Amino acid sequence: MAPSVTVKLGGATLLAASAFAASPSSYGYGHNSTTASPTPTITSDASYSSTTFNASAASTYLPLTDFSNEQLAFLWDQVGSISTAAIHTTVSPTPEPSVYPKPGYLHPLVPAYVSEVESAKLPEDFLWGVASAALQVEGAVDAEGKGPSVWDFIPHRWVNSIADNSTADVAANQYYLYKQDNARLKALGIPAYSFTISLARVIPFGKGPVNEQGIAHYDDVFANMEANGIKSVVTLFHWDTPLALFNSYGAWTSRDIVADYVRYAKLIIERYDKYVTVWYTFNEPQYCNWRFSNYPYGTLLPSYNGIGNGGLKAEFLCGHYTLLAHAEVYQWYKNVYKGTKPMSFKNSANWILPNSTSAADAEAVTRVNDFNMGWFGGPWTDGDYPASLRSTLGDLLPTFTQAEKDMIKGSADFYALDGYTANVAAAPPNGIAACAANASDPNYPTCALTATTYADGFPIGPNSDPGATWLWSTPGGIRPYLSFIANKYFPKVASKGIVVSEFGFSDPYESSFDTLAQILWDLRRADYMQGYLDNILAARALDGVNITGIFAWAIYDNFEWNSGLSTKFGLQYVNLTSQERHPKASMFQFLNWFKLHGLDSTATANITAPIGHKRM
Ligand code: PNW
Repeated sequence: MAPSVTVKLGGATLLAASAFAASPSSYGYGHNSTTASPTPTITSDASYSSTTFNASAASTYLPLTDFSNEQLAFLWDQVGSISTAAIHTTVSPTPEPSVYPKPGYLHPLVPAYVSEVESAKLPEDFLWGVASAALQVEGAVDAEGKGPSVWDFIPHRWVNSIADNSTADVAANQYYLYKQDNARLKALGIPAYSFTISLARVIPFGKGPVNEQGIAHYDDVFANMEANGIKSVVTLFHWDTPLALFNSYGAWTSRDIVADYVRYAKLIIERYDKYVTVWYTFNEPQYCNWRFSNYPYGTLLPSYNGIGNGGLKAEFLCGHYTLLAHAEVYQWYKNVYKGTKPMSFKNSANWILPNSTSAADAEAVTRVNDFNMGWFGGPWTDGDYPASLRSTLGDLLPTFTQAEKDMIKGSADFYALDGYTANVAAAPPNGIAACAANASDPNYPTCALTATTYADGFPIGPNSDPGATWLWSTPGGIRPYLSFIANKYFPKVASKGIVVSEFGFSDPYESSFDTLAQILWDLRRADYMQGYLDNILAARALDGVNITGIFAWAIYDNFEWNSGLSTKFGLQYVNLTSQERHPKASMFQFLNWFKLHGLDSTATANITAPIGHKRM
């Protein structure tokens, strides 16, 4: 990152230490001093230049203009040696079995949770399916011209950042196995797949040329989805920021990201809109964009934009540019491109209960909601941040111009909730006001304590894997939460619709099981599925919330970010050696539920019950 400053005077190149020391702020890129003193002379040979180097005076902007093969190879060297899967060409699908091994009557599927909705039906156009994200399932991370993302870099170069020291190099190898995966979705009768496009596969440096092989790959993915009759629900960005954009300007902490993201989004939308049922611009900007406290700023990557090692300034700048990037794409899509598909972004947020009946705990609940949902609530409100964020964060929270607010306001067609779990919130012991007024308070800026136990110490539900300590099975929370979003928090969204765009569970210690037999009857995940689905349906059928879609996380086991490959979220098990996929009991729980409640005939395929099975 050190800039080299060359001082030339009358054709001779001279050292000018005293002039440099006098104006260190002028050492960034594009700044050459012209007032240097001509002494002392190091050499009379004009082929030499000399300078005073000072890495700490570098600006954090490295121009990104070299899009050569050499530069791409250099980026991959920055990541390190990549593992290649045994299967590394696109595989033609073999016929799916006519029926899959499934739970029998000796342990039936989990019974209904909400008896009032046992006969409730979903409309024919109800959108449902399973979900994934490119980085977590594709593998083939350096294949066919793809550039590295920061999530290729982190597992390789940040020691112990991934719980099991795994990488996403191979993961479930979807890059080569998508035809079989799509055949599986079709055979199971799953009508839609929510997946994401890898920006660095399409534009390896994040800016500059488009990668022909990356485009050819996604061309084929979309064509194959269509050939199988599976609807494509597409997220444009799920945290896999091109590493080159970090190297250049720090990615999401620089306004430059907006133009680069918008350029990418337009490319993908123009090419694939005809295939797509729903567009999401961003996955869960709440972890903006995974995640400033975890980025290797200032340790493995330069400390960009004066921000240091992540922290609040980075987080809220990232949120700001994310909202601008989202809104610009939305307005272009609707008003210029004249797109007709629904577009939104996916929110990570959970039902928050107060720890007590006190006013302070009620305020703690409101603050947790404001700092999660409200932070990205501009599209549902007046285009701006909640007042509680503004008054607490002050200058840490960037401001929108009126034109930007107008652009953001209304820039989403429905609310998408990734709602996995619940939390109990309490005011901190020193009080919310004192905390909110003190930026060095340990609970600043939310100034609310959250827990996964009730006030009496009992857990809010069954725990999940130690790799997902945030996740507890709390099906009773999703129903009131959906009503709360629709009726209280974002009432304008209610008429447009709410999609539960992700929910899912990680059974404890699943990765420690040695046999397929132990893995396949995933009771907690099956129970979670039934409980959540029933409660989501109750919100729709009994409480009148306009739920228009449901997607389960995940299509199969995958790379769970900092928790690596050993925290499992799949409705299908993936044998990481053979890459075979096996539906778990939870998959049949999920399919059976849609068989009972859906009108879509495709949902009935392949789930005929063994004799005596009550719920199939
Ligand atoms: C989602 N929480 O992240 C992501 O979209 C997926 O990529 C991820 O694999 C999946 O959930 C499971 O973790 C979340 O703290 C991360 O409530 C954290 C939370 C929720 C969702």
